[in-house]
Amino acid sequence: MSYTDEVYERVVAQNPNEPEFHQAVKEVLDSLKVVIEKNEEKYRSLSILERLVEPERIISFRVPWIDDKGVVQVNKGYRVQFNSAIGPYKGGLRFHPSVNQGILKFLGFEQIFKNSLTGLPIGGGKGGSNFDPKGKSDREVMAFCQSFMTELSKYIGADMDVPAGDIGVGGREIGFLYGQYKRNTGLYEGVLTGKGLSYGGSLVRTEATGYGLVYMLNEMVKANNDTISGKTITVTGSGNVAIYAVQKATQLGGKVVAMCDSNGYIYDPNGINLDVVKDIKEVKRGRIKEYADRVEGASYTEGKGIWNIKCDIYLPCATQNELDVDGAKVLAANGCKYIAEGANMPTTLEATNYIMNNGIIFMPGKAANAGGVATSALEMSQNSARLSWTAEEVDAKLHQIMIDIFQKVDSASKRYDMAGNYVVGANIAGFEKVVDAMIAQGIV
Ligand code: NDP
Ligand code: 2IT
Repeated sequence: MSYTDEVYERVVAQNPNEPEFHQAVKEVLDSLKVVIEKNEEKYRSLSILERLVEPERIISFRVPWIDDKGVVQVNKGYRVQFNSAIGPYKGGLRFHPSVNQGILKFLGFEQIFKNSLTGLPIGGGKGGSNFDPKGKSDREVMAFCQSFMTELSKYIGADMDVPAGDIGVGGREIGFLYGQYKRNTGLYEGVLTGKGLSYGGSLVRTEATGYGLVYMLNEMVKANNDTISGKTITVTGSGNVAIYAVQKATQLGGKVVAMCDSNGYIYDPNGINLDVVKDIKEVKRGRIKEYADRVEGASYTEGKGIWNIKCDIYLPCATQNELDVDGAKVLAANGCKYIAEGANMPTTLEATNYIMNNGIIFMPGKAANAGGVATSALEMSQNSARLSWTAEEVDAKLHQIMIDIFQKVDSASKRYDMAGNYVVGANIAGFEKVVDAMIAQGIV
């Protein structure tokens, strides 16, 4: 059996009930086969893959807080400190009822390669809680965040581990978390990114993941002598990543006709009016259904199935495994040409294979959504230097980082005679820097 298959089987055996983690590991190890085979003896002797798939540390803790009725609630809290070979652990915090250790391990594992691709000195980590911010008052969210950070603050620091936002964690939550970190430790330091502009945040961090995704898409279409302009686009989700992907895609002349949330999807043949979406989602914290009540000509469909809307470009920006092979078949049959993942692992393995075997150009999340964490690293740089760059400076750096990632991914795919296979390209290019640093640092 090949070394990569052996390690995959070991991961499945030793990490039961963590299917998303198995899925993320399988995709990476399958891509790495060609690299490992060239140097198998050396990698085996150093147990490189066994070390790569084992988190350096997982912190798991109790988060008690009091709700508005005076009832004591208890949630689970975690931080997965996966790999610090190339820099301090870096990655978001997710607050969603579906969060468990396996989900955070898959996200932390992906983050290692994504962060490496940015070219910036950040290791891989992820954390979060099964807390559901939906329907909670601001006071309840603050009480939860303060309790969560009281425990987490023992394990993080500006040069140790720097969390940020993810699903369910945006500006409001980062503010409450930062306040509590400062109160517990007495340190005013860049320990979180995605901070507000008045207390050390970076311009363009809010927009960065969505903008970066569309900068990447732009490189993909250019490489095919094509443009975003004039294309019909579907963006799934309606959160932070989705909203700013829609904004940039529209600026570049694309027409976004569909978005969704976990209840259902909207279709607007005239092109999404983003001001209405922002008001519903960013101001009122409402449901996407309200869009159809407010915008003439738009319709709402309850449930899944956004992939049934015909599009040239599909940008999944909601959550893991949101697109399965049946959805992928519909997209291909309707002539979809490009898919770039704004979310982390939104496409099942079977769907990814179908897409790539049926002529759709596909960019995996660890390359396509890296603009968010890259801009987080730019926020860390600004915090260390105690200065702030202009929006134009940050946006220009973000744009260049996405161009560089495309080139790294493209050239790695060509080096291994798999031109256009950006899954293999991203995994190999991300792995090379991390493995080099791991070998240099000895058995740790
Ligand atoms: P948000 O919480 O802002 O938005 C999440 C969106 O996805 C919401 O519209 C939510 O709908 C929807 N969603 C969640 N679960 C489901 C589901 N099961 N089915 C359909 N829709 C669902 O999170 P972000 O925009 O920050 O994150 C979106 C994705 O992007 C995640 O995969 C995240 O890991 C990834 N990502 C985020 C980055 C960032 O900087 N924020 C960076 C890189 C990747 P609802 O409100 O109904 O739950
Ligand atoms: O998945 C991701 O890359 C993020 N949620 C952003 C992480 C970060 O540290 O900015």
